[in-house]
Order: sequence, then structure tokens, then C-alpha cells
Amino acid sequence: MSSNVMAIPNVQVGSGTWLEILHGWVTTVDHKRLGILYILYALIFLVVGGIEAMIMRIQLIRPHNDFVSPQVFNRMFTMHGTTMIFFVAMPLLFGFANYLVPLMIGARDMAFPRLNSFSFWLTALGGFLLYFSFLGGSGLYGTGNAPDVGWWSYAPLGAQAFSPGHSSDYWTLALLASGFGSIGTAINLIATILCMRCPGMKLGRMPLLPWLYLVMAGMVLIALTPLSAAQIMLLIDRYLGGHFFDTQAGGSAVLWMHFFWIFGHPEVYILIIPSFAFLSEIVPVFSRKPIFGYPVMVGAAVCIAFVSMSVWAHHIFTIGMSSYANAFFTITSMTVGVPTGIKIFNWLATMWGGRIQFKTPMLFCIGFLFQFLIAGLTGIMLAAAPFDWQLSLSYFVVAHFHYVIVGGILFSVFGAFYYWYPKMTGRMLSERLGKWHFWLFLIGFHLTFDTMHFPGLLGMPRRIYTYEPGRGWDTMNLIITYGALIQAMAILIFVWNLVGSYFKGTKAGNDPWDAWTLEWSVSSPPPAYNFATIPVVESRRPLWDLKHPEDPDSRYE
Ligand code: HEM
Ligand SMILES: [Cu+2]
Repeated sequence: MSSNVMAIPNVQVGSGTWLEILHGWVTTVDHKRLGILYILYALIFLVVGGIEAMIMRIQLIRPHNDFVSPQVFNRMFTMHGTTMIFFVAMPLLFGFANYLVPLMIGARDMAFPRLNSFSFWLTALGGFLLYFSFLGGSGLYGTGNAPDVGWWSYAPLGAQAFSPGHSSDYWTLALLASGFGSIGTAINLIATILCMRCPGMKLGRMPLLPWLYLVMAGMVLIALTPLSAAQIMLLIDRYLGGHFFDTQAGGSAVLWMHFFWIFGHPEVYILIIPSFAFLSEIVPVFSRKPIFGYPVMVGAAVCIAFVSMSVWAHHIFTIGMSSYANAFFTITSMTVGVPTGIKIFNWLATMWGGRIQFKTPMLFCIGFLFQFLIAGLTGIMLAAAPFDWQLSLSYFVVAHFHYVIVGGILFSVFGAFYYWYPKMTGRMLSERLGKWHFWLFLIGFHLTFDTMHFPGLLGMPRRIYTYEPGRGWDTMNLIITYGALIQAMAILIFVWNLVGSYFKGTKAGNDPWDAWTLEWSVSSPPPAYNFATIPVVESRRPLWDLKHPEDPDSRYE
């Protein structure tokens, strides 16, 4: 790599009057600023989605509780699920992609900066539309006209007959807007990763993060489109006399379920593959070893993308498909465990024999590994149709997917925050607060979601707003709610760390972790144009080559 790259300090929020600063952020087409906007937007919704979860858990803390009405409870799980998936997880992962991908491939920006800005504001419009529903209809404390039919909005619940007001329309339009935003960002990522790499960065030398985001972006194009199509069909059913999902008129309610899960299952991999990317960057740096099995990691991700497109009906094993269909979807659902397992082994092999530093980013990655393994195991259990027939729509399923989404995705995202916050702000997050955040969140997480498996096994259905005493669920629901409270406290410590460190954190410098990818070769935060001169790379660890020219053996080809 040529050594004339200069670190030039840069202003962060901007200069001039507050109005000028605001104007600068609203009209920005810079990938770093858009990345930060996505992340801030998602953090706000994380708090909102968390409050909705707490309201549900307070209601379920004991039998026959009357903290909220059944109507409000329905709106809480619908809004919580929809918010967390579409307005927390997706924008968080797109935020990190936006900020990191151009820097890691040695580019000055994304391929289509204006499309990038448009995609962000479409996503923002989606969240705004969804929460505007609280103001419509029957007033705030009745929670307005917020959608109330679950984050799947199964037909015919979303149809005019069962959702006569506009609650279903707020849900549909919000997801259509954010869906188009996601498709725009996916197109941008694919074009950037395939066309904007700096000289010398062949695909075989590209860091794993852009590789996995390339796979994720491809999945977005394939998976989001069926959902958007189904939502347009639902609008036609609701307003233009269509009967796509109307069983009485020759349509099919089951058709909606297939459409939704043809999107829904790949969606969970769209969310988890960036987590794999975070681990593949963080685990090697804190093990002081290059990643084990680079080509296999890429191959496994591509495999997961393909196989995960053929498993969707395991979400609807209970609709009574033929035994051939059940067998097919059982086999494919179990098969996806193979490439996923390979990844877990590769991360463990990377740590094996390494000099492991138990810094906060690494702690969250280790938490991910443990929890994602458990999530995978309960996933394999639920992939067996007969087992799923017993536990579908129970709290066991709620526990399983929160192990994937919170224990997996959210843990890896926290790891990514502690790892890349110094690059984004020029300051380190407090390691002391980080450890508090990690351990409290870990304890709260297991108290909440590990415990949830057991009332599920004892027959507790999901989406119920209350339950009878004496079914063996009482104490466990109490523990679950206290666990959720501990998670909430951990997230408050995290927010405090984010804000406090921005003003008072230790200065980070260019490369606080002694890492080897290109984002650490420039200043923290990076200059607006990223690189004074476009770098030329000669291996998979460009910055390492620069820092250790005396040690060609450490060159990782
Ligand atoms: C961090 C703490 C969290 C807590 C305590 C929590 C709690 C809950 C609870 C109590 C339910 C309702 C279960 C029921 O009665 O049916 C639920 C549902 C759900 N949660 Fe979470 N959750 C959390 C985080 C997340 C995150 C980060 C995501 C996604 C990124 C998520 C996605 C969902 C989804 C999709 C549902 C299903 C909603 C539905 O049934 O329509 N949750 N969660
Ligand atoms: Cu699935």
C-alpha cells in the first residue's frame, strides 16, 4: 500500500448557525453522515420499541393484570415487532453499511449518493407514517389507530372486514416506503462494492464486511419485493375491490402467509448476515490473528443466502400442508444450519491459539457466539414439523426468535458500536460503562428470554394479554419481566456512554485497536473525502502491510 495517506482532522457536527448545521445534515449525500443519520434514527426507535416491550411485560408480570386493555396490548406487540424489525434492525445495519463499506474498500463515497439520501428519507418517512397512526382514530390513550393485527398482518385480519379503520393502511404504507428505501440502499451497496473498490482490491482481497453486505443486499432485492407486491395486492383488496386474499371470493388467506414468509424468513438472514460481518472483523482483531477460512466464510454466507430462500413455510407448518411439503421444508430448514455452523467454527478457530483481548467489543461477540448457538439449536428443534405443531404460536417461539434477534443481532450491533464508535466520533466509548452495559444486558437477556422457553413448553400462547393463575407460568412471567427491566437499565447505561463519551471520551486517534482494514488508515472521524489519495492495496490486510513492512510473513494473501 502506498504510504502517502495523510490523516486530516475534520469538523463533526458542522459549523455555522444551528439552522445551517441542520440544513447540512438534512441535505447531505455523504455516506458517513447518512450512516450516522440511520444509526441515530434506529436508536430512537430502539427506545420506543423497548418501551412497547416493557408495557407488554408489565401487563404480563402477573395473572389477570389490568395495566393495559386487550386492544392496547394488541397494538403494543404489533408496533413493537414492526418497529424493531423495520425501523431498528434494518436502519441500524444499513447505517453501519453506509458508514463503513466505502471506507473499507478504499472509495470516497457510495456509487449513487443522491439515491442514498433518497433511500434514507424514504425509510424515515416509513417510520413517521407508522407512528403517525398513534395520532389517528380514537385518541392517544386508546393508542389511536395503531396497527393491531401482529407484525405479519395475516389475512383476513388486514382486510377491510376486520380492520375497517386505517390502522392496516398505516402499516402497509409505512412498510412500502421503508421497503423501497431498503431496495434503493441495496442497489447502491451492490454497485459500490462491485464497482468502487480501490486499485489492487480484488474480490479475494476484500474484507469480509463488504462481502457479507454484498450478499445481504442481494437478498434484500429478492426478499423485499414479494412483500411490497403483497402489500399492493392488499391495498387493491381494501380499496379497489380485489380479492387476492379473500377466501370467500376465490382468493386465499394462505397466499398472504406464503408471500409474507417468502419475505419474512430471508429477512431474518438479511438481519443476521451483517452481524456475521461484524464478528468477522472484530473477532480477528481481538484475537490478534487473521480470520480462519476466509474463502469458506464467503462461501458459507452465499450458501446461507440461497438455502434461506427455500425454508419459509416452517413458519406455517400448522396450516396443514402435505407431508411432502412438510418434509421438504423440514429438510431445508435443517440444512441452513450447516453453513451457519461452519461460520461458528471459523470464529472459534480464529480465537483458538490467539492472544484474546476481552475488551467490550469482543465480549459482545463472545455473547453472540453463545446465544446464537442456542438460537440455532432451538431453531433446528422448531424446524421439525411435528415439534413445531406442538409449539407454534407459543412463548417458546417468542424465546427462540428473541435469542436470534436480541441475543444475536443486537449483541453483535453493540459490539460494532464499541468497535467503530471511535472511528465515527474520534473518541473511545468508556470501557468501564461498556463492561456494566455488557454484563447487565447479558444477565437481563437470559433472565428474560431463557425463562420464556419454559412457559412456552408449558403451553403459554404468545400474544395473550393475560392468563389464568396456577398454570405454572406465574413465577416465570415475573422473572421474565424483571429480566426485561434489567435489559432496559443496561440500554440506558449504553445511551449514557454514547452521549457522555462524545464530549468527554478519550481521544481515539486513527487506529485505536491496531487493526488492519482501510477505515483505520485515516483520521477519526475521517475527512469528508475519506482518502487524500486513493489507496492501492496488495493483500487482505492493507494497513497491516503498511505497519509491518519488515514482516512480509504476516502478509495475509
Ligand atoms: C430488548 C428487549 C426486548 C424485549 C424485552 C422484547 C419483548 C417482547 C415481547 C414481550 C413480545 C410479545 C410476545 C407476545 O406476547 O406475543 C415481543 C414480540 C416481538 N418482538 Fe420483542 N422484545 C425485545 C427486543 C426485540 C428486538 C430487538 C426485536 C427485533 C429486532 C424484537 C422483535 C419482536 C417481534 C418481531 C415480536 C413479535 C410481534 C408479534 O407477535 O407480532 N424484539 N417482544
Ligand atoms: Cu424462518
